[in-house]
Amino acid sequence: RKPATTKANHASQSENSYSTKLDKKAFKASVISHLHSTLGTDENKADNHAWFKATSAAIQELVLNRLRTTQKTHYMNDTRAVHYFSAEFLMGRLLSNNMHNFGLFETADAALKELGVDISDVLEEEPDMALGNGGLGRLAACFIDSLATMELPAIGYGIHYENGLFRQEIKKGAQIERPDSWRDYGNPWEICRPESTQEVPLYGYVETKYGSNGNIQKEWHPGSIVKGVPWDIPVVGYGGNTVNVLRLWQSQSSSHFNWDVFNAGGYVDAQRENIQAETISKVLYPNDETEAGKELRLIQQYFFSACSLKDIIRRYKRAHGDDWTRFSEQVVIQLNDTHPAIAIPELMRILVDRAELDWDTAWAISSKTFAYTNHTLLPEALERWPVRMLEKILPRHLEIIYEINHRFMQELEKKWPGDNVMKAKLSIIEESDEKMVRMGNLSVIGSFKVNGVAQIHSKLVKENLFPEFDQLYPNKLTNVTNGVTPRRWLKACNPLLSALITKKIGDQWPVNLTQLDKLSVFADDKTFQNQFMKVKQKNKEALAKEIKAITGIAVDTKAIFDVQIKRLHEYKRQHLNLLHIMALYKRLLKDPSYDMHSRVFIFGAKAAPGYTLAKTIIYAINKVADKINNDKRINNKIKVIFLPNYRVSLAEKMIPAADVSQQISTAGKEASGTGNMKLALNGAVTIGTLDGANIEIAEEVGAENIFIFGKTVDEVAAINKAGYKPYDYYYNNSEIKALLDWLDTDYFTPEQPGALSSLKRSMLEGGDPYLVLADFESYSKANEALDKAYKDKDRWAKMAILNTAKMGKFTSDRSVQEYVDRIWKLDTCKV
Ligand code: GLG
Repeated sequence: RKPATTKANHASQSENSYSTKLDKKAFKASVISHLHSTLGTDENKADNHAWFKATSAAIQELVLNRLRTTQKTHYMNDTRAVHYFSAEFLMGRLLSNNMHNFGLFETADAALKELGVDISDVLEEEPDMALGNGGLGRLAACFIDSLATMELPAIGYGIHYENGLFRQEIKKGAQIERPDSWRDYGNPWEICRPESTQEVPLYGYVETKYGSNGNIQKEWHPGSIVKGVPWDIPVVGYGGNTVNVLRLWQSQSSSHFNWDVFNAGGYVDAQRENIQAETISKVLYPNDETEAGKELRLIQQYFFSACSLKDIIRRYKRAHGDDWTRFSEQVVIQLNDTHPAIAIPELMRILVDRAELDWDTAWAISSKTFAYTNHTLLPEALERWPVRMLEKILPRHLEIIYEINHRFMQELEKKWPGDNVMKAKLSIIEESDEKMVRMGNLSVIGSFKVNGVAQIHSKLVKENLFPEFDQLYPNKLTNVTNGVTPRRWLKACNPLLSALITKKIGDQWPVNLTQLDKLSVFADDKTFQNQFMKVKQKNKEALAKEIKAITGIAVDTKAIFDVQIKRLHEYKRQHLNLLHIMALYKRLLKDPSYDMHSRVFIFGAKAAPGYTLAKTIIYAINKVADKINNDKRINNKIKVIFLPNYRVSLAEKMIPAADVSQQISTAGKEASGTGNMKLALNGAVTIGTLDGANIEIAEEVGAENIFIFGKTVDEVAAINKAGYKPYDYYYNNSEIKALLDWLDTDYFTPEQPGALSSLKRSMLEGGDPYLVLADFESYSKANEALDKAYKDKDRWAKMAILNTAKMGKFTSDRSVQEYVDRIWKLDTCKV
């Protein structure tokens, strides 16, 4: 096939390229007609939810039209396509985005206004599609947006969770988890496709027999079969030309049942093992790391991987019949983390057992089909499955994994004869007390490319995580730095700033983000500075209203809005932020004239329900907040706000209003981060460590426009090697000591003395694994520098403008283009 060198240029989509056909009048008519005949209500009775449904239906009509055209075009061209396998897609809301991408937002706004309806009330009715935990899931959502925008043939495959990530409530300062039921009142975007239902086998045993060619063949006799029913969510590209699909599988019990597993009176036992089919897609695991040893989790992974592969093969066979030789030319599968790695042995099973290809032929196809993205180095997050569990659930896959491993060991023997240490290290099977299957190793061995998600992360993947693999396969490991879609994360969420930018540099920046750099020349321009900061001020006022509505707390919009929004994890160090807030508070109590600009610290974070210390940190933030927010002595200099239920739609309100972006992970721990990009894009200035994509953000904006602090990756490694002693910091820094001891008193939790002691302990007896104490002083100094910079209005305005101007690199269009050029080798397909 010809190499795909064509740049996936965007069609020159401006706001209006495709669908201005629908003017205000026509749009109004369409909404009303849907109100009548889709919703069965009318203008006088309709509430906001009905308006939301009717408006969505009006948009969906256009969406489905383009979807049909797109699918026809892709089919006719028989294009190579990328299949993005991800256990998570954190989509958020779709209505505003779809309207923006069709260039219809203003039209809809005006039409609804004439109907006496406020568009923002309508948008608020849409529940978030929270089918993901955090960065990994949101990245997948940004990528499918870019793929559609860039008119690339692509399909996202995932799980149609009945319950997405839990809804967080805060009761007396503590996190409570409530189920998220995003489909209670239906979802206007999804389309069920029962005609594409797939069956997925589970459990059972493997029979060895002779195949049609006289060779030994394996046949898996499953113990049960579940159905996978696909739901399609259309993904509208900017400009509305291409509409791709996100296909999510819902599990259902199957009427078929393989009864031969129930011989010898094992009915009851076998029944117990046969988990309820419906539970497979019931709920998203709420951990952003791995869920160790959870059988249902492995079944979820296999379920969606197997359904998706069957779907791909059905489509391939329609065009190519039984000729497998072109499979890897037509199909590339991107594994978003190791969650779908079981797809590798599944494809081998289909090729060897079902299609009866010989192993080498099958392996040549399979290993040219898969590519794998690694998102983390945290050892606890690298997936391993007990061999015994695989043997029970997927007996044939375990055999195939053994065979892959056996051949791989032979390859190693050739490269490093007699080196058994190496073999033990690289083996897919970990020979521990409980034998384990290492999904990371399987993914590297079974993929033609492996990428990390930011330069530093990919370097650490090569040097620390998989150094031997890098020696063995010199060109396999690579980097693709993450990105975010500027359509959602600037155009749609920050209309005021978007309008200002468009006025200044034209309307192509949403598809060509490096054009933002044209704003740089205005960084010193007083008029532009004023305009830019006025927008920021308006956004802060809007967020202040939201804060008041949610928490009842009034915040001063002239204060610095300082934002830390991300999952709660020790490595992200929300507790470092908290300790510093306590330090400021203490300084103010000691010296009321302590010179600091007033500051509102705003947090949003969910903790995994089983992560006790993370929940304690949330509790601590809320308890410290109670105290500080009500302490008249400090004159409102500090406010601490914890906004419950952080999610995509809340992020869209917080990010445009942020002055400061907290990106303070321990160096080497945050693979990339993507919130850092979104915040800087909206003119927030970062205070951060040299970790993940912060490093590349610093390169882009320049050292004067970011506050970098803390130990570097190398310094962290050196400290750990020498033996880190948090007590040294405790005894040598009186402020640190006072702060930690404060946690041990009942000052913040009078009704529950000792409730925060475990937080102190984690940083002393617990060894402070994320070096909070080691970085505290440097963090405190960086905060002082930041405070000083903010007081200089012109300087701050310039910094904020340059942060927006220099974010061009971090569009997900650039990330996707790199995947296309270096991994996927796709051609655009203009629809
Ligand atoms: C990971 C990492 C983040 C990264 C994201 C997307 O922790 O640093 O930005 O994936 O690659 N588990 C995650 O969310």
